[in-house]
Amino acid sequence: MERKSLEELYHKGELQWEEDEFTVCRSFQFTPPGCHNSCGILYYMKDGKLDHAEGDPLFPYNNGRLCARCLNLTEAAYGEGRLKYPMKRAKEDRGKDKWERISWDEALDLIEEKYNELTGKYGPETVFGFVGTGRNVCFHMPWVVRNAFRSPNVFCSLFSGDSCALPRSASTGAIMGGLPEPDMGQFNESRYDHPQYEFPGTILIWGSNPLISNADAFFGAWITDCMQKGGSKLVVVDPRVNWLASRAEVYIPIRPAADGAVAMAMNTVIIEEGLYDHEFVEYWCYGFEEYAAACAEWTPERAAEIAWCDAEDIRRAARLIATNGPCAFPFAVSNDHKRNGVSAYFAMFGMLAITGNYEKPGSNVIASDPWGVGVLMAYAGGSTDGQIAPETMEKRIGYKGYPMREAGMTTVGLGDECLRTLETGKPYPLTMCWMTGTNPIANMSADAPRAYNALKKVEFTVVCDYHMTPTIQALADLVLPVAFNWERNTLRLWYTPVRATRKISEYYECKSDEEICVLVGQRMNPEFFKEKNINDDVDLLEYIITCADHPTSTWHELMDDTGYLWPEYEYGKHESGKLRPDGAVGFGTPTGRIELYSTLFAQFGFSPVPTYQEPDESPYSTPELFEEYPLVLTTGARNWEYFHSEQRDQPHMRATRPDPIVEINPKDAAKYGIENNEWVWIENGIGRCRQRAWVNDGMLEGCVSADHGWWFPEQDPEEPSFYGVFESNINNLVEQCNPGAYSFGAPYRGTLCKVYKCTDENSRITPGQQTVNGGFHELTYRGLVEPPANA
Ligand SMILES: Nc1nc2c(c(=O)[nH]1)N[C@H]1C(S)=C(S)[C@@H](COP(=O)(O)OP(=O)(O)OC[C@H]3O[C@@H](n4cnc5c(=O)[nH]c(N)nc54)[C@H](O)[C@@H]3O)O[C@H]1N2
Ligand SMILES: Nc1nc2c(c(=O)[nH]1)N[C@H]1C(S)=C(S)[C@@H](COP(=O)(O)OP(=O)(O)OC[C@H]3O[C@@H](n4cnc5c(=O)[nH]c(N)nc54)[C@H](O)[C@@H]3O)O[C@H]1N2
Ligand SMILES: [Mo]
Repeated sequence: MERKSLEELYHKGELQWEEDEFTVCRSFQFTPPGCHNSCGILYYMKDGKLDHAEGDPLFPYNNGRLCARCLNLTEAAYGEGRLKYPMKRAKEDRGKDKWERISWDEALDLIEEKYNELTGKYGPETVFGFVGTGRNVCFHMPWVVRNAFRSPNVFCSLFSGDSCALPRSASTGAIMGGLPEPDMGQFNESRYDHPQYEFPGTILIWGSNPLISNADAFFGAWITDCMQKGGSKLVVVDPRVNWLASRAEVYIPIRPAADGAVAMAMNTVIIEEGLYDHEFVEYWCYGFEEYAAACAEWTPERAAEIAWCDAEDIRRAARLIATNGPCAFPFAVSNDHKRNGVSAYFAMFGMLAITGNYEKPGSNVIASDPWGVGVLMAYAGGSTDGQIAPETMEKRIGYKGYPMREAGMTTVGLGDECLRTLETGKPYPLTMCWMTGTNPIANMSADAPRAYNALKKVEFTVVCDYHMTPTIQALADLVLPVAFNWERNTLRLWYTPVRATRKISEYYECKSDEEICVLVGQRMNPEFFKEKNINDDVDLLEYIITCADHPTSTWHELMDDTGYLWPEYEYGKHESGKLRPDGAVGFGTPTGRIELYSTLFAQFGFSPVPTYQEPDESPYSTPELFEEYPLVLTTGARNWEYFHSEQRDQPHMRATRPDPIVEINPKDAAKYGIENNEWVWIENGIGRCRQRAWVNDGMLEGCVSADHGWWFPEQDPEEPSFYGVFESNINNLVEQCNPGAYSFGAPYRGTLCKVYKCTDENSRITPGQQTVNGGFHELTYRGLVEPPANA
């Protein structure tokens, strides 16, 4: 029998075909559900609904591979929790599961009425917006808030220290004027076969787990591709043994948050042993001497002592990175999730610089999207388009007085400042909240009880989501149901290739985030939308493309073709003058070189070279506290089943990970009398929550790693439970309003805690009861307050 080629079997070049009882639609999965990637996907549609999905074997990004969450898309889209209609709730019913279905027109009327009432009293700046992590929904909220509501107040939820991506981009922005991404061949369509491509000799995996997380437009299995096809070796630095650590050439178990010291010690080894790239340093780096002197304070022995690792491993890792190039370094959030993260990144990216690992195949390269539209549409982007009055702009919260922000490192204000403003009403009340793609009390906010109590004060809250959440039940007055990826027209511009998707199905009255932008915009600022000729979702996309630096096609043109655009990538842009606005050779910094001594940091009064600072609470900075809370806590290691707080209502996901898990070493478990699989309280001076202990040798002794994002859709939706959102919420233990220097980074990883068995006696008051009674700070568990009568 003649065998068909893969191209024939999978209809190369076609966006849609019939197969058996299905219509197969070729597309790219962005969102929902949440994810940082956009894999090639085939939707098998039947009777207008998704029957199942498969990875597209012909798309060279993921080559047919998909993760569990995509394979389970039907449960995500058609499960019980999916929202179908706009719904409102009377303010006095907040906390109760009492929702009234309304039409889109009624929803818009309500928005307009509340907007007029509240801005009439307080001005447009009283409106503020929240967005979550980069799905593809980052530009919508800022667009609505700025261009429809004409307020400058946009935030990444109540995320303390904007602890995702911003610490690392602040660091790399200052030292090299861009964000360098690891090159796994993804920048060219021919991938590993591209004639210029070279596999990394070494891949540095420092506090990330890309096989699971696929973070930041990086497909984790590219690492195993490089290991299999190119023999790449791994250096892994992580307090937990994960799959990659178990295959590493050098594995360094590390005390959470001691990363900066170890990174500086690796630099010391490379410099002292003369292993650095002398030519690259001479031509392309600035301030090597000062940098080397700063790092020299950290010898491998000194770093190993406080990081609870082995000095010889630090040396072995440093030598491998320096001599077995090119070295690629996929990003990680672990180093963003701490107050000293910017500086730790400085030493890590500085190490890549002194070993010459930039802008060449298989190293890290400065990535941008092919049209240069990223600033407008990527992480919390969105332009202002001149719609905000200058005097309103002046009143922006969490921006002024933060030099890195004022210098344009981010378009969002500091979430901690937003929290303080909510709590005090100063400098003015924030009364109308617009949330898109975030579930703050379940996940993004540090100190979840404090966040809940502050957000409760808001007069009118609108949430756009695809399913019911604890945040909606606790705080929303109006809910707008959003469309799934295959129910919307959209564009993906988070690095290359540009990808466009089209609407192929509908679900009840759900609308895409783009459609919502346009509806609200036309209602609230009709002149602007008329002037720009934005009448629907696709007009909005086309308009945004025209704002790009070098747009080459339209959404319609992409849709008429393959749906994607993958131009040839150019390496060595520092040598061809493509990294600087003035077209000169070099990097986008004041000196044109990679600034190992950062003139920008110096100008802002920050340390111009890396420094290591102990976390505020640690075995070394607060030894007395460490006696009471003798374990180092890290949180939020990603798992296969869940993207943050999503998927908890999907039976297939709950079957493999039914409960929140805290990992603990057997020696610690024995010391604190904890058995495997037992429910335990995790507690510190800020709050407590309960999870199930997983006792395992892979967890570094003295440290525990707890799940994030947990709530229980099967539990009571009403106050004080809100689906049990506070019971296992690890952010009960994470401090707010104390971000790191630079205003970036907060202790989501690397603080202190204790762990003890749950008993009936110590479980009488639930964290939910405490939260709705004012939070952990007013009522403590330590015997001061009797349980309320209904406990
Ligand atoms: N499935 C899934 N994928 C996701 C997400 C999700 O929720 N679920 N979230 C997305 C988001 S927003 C992000 S930011 C990325 C994050 O993506 P990653 O950074 O890759 O992922 P994490 O699993 O958070 O952290 C990786 C590793 O860091 C280790 N670690 C913890 N604390 C420390 C520390 O202090 N130092 C060091 N060296 N290691 C430490 C953990 O043990 C874990 O193995 O993932 C994205 N992808
Ligand atoms: N303790 C601890 N806390 C953490 C972390 C940690 O590691 N430890 N990680 C932090 C990090 S790095 C990040 S980035 C944040 C992420 O925090 P968030 O991005 O706020 O993540 P979620 O809590 O899952 O909330 C996202 C909501 O958006 C909805 N949604 C999904 N897709 C769409 C869409 O296309 N449109 C709309 N309108 N809604 C959509 C989902 O249903 C969900 O309710 O969490 C942070 N919180
Ligand atoms: Mo993140």
